[in-house]
Amino acid sequence: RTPSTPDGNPEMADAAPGPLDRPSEPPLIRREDYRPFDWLVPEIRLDFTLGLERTLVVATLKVERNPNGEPASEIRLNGDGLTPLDVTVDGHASNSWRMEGSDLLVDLPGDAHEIRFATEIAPVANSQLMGLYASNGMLCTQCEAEGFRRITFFPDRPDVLSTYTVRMEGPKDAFPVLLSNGNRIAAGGGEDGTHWAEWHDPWPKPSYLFALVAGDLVARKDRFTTMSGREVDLAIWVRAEDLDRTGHAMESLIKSMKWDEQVFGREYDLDQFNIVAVGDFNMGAMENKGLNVFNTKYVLADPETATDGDYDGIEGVIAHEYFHNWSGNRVTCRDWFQLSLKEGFTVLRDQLFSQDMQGEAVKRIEDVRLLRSVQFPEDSGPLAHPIRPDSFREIGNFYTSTVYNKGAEVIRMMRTMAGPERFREGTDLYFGRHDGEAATCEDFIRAMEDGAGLDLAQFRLWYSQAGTPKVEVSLAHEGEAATLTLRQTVPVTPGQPDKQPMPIPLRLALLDRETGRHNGEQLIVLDKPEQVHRFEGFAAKPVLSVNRGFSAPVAIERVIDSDDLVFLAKNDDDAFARYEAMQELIVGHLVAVVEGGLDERVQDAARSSIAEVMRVIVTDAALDDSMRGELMMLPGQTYIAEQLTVADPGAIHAAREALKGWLAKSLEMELVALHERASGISSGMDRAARGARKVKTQALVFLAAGNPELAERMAAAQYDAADTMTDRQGALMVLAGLAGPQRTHKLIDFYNRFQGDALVIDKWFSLQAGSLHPHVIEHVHALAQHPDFNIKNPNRVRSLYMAFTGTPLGFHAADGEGYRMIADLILALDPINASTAARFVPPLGRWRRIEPGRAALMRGELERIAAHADLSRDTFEQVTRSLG
Ligand code: 0A1
Ligand code: ZN
Repeated sequence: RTPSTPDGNPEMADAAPGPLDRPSEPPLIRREDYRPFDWLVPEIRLDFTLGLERTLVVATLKVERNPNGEPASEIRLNGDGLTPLDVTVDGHASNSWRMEGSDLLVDLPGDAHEIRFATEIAPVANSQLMGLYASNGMLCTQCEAEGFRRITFFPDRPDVLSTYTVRMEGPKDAFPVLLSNGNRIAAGGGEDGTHWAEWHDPWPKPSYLFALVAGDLVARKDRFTTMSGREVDLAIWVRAEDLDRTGHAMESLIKSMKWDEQVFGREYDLDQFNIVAVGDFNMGAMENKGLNVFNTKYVLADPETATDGDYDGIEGVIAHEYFHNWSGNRVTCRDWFQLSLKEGFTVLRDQLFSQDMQGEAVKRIEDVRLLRSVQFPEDSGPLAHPIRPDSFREIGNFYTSTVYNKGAEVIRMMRTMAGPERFREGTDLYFGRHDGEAATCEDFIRAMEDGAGLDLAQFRLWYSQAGTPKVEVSLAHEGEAATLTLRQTVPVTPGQPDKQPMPIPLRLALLDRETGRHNGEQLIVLDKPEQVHRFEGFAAKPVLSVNRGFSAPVAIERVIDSDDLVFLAKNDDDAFARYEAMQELIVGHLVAVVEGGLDERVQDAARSSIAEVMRVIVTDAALDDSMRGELMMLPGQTYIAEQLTVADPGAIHAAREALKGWLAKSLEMELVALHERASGISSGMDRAARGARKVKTQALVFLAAGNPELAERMAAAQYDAADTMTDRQGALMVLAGLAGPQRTHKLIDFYNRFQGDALVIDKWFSLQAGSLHPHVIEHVHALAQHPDFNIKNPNRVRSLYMAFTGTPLGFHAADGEGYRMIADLILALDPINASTAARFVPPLGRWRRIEPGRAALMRGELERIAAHADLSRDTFEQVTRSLG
């Protein structure tokens, strides 16, 4: 091996290539190259001397040779921007170490050693928010996926599991609360106003689950008794002024703990469970063992400042992170290619939980809407990847809707095929077999085969093939028989030119045209390119209801009369299928309008049938408002664009607005009556009140397109009368897209009312930046100069610019101004917070599916970004893949 020169010289670290002088493109890491690590690290001790400007970390690692690894004479410890200080091996100062890039390599002659070294970090200077950083005067960590290496040197990979003991010491006034994973085992006061605490986590874990928090925080506390009688102390830590907004989060946590016991048989395994809310966070939340760290957005709520949607988001994310304690922590991932093993499964678990809390049908519709508006475009674009990717340059780029949401759909299909009871046998077997291990997707599949009794040989293709399968469906009728023909194709995606047919479980029913009834639902698994099924005993042609409950994440293309869609939209007993028929009816019309060449009479006929169904939906007394609100929602801009090979965002927007206006004019009386009735329902958090709030704003959304003056008056009145953020935000959202004077009045009022409340001011930014107002670009330019805009805070950046990427008139302005603005943002943000910057690349990457004029402008912006030599790994990878 290369001699370790210059021996033990800390100067070496400075010579390592930094992000600014990257010698070549970042390496491609391949799933097939996985090898176990040569060493085990059964124990680690971390001693922190805390300070915002400077924190000293002393790490002590017990290491042993891994019997499953290669015999190695050195150990590679990953680091990122660190310099090792005072390296000792077995208690003696060591010269036998060297730096290779940013990694520390230490010579180890024997089979077991103790390595110790120190590192020094500067939390206030950490704008990436990965590793140990400062937020609002407190210290906190984010280690997934590769943040631990920014704190200390370590084999920073999920298959190296260690038992952690952590001691923190720091000034008591700045950091009165000191938290880490596991249980607090000792604490005390030092001299000169310092104090310390020691925590021990008995459960071996990978480094990405390590966490530390130090700050001036207060807690809402509660207790939970587990099914075997263990008492758990629960605490949600926030700044003192936020304490009275933590009730909903605590309720959600307790419900999650109970539900996971009842539905999955999973019990909590420590004496303490802590949640901390931070205002600067790259993602939603993080499942660190026993110490979940949350974006404040997913903790804080009261009716005045949080919408019903925010309440649901909190319930879902609290559950998600809590459920990771088993699906992610007790059973973790062998390598990052297996990310969907924990994420897809945990998303399914949180979806099932929310279905149980809020009602199955509405939750399912919301989940499918998200999948189609985010994951489907990802799957049909340059960044398409299987739920278990084959390679990456930066793992941060693979925390995607594909890995999370399509991953959940894939496991949901297993559940659909097995049924809930056998599915539970599969998950029990999985948890039992792999508890304490770093597992793979293949391990999960095998447990499902053995425990749930499924044959998943062909089903494994869902893990390796990218792209949304297309299923063509047609139903013929002759004599007494109906014949169903199903045909599947899986589209070509980057790097995957040839695809195999996959097993696609389709729940379907044949409805009697007279009665609207059917004699039972069937599950058909389409696993060949083409299949024909005959159904006897139908004197008249039935109406087919297919992919009920969205049983498979596919795009259905069916030959069906609009009369049959109208029939299904009015009568289908599967709520999702009813929603689906309505969407299909509308998408069919909008696509036809955008493609042009329709004569007026045909267009009017289509609009009339849509209006006819919409009238039923708006007025049907048997429908609850929550579902009515879903059924009223028009398909979104991106989902419509998905149906076209090449889309013109301006034309889609115009067609969609025209339909909205037309519907509003035909149903004005009904919409006003709906708004009036719903306004009479008391505020409160029950289902009826929440449903009423949903339809109120829906009614305004339509009216704004048909009768803007009336909508302006009604929205202003709704705003003034609002006693919940749901009503207030809904009204302001509608006003933000209108031109009248109330827009400015209410925007000013809203700002003054909530100035200083970061989460609400985020809403103020995003309502304006995401609006349909024709001058949205100028508004966003002005907001970027507002004193409350702060490029270092990810919530604020997302609230301004992510909202903007969805605007047809702003982001997709025909002169390219919107694209330029996002490219400028990416370049400005990349050196500050690379993982957040890279998340703005996918909207520009859609260029191949956009009309040629805009496509050239989008591509031009991607090329301008790519020309910068000092891009982060994150942005470099996303931009080069997008240019393809
Ligand atoms: N595991 C978390 C997601 C997460 C990933 C990376 C983060 O750091 C940038 C933070 C959170 C989850 O699924 O909730
Ligand atoms: Zn997760």
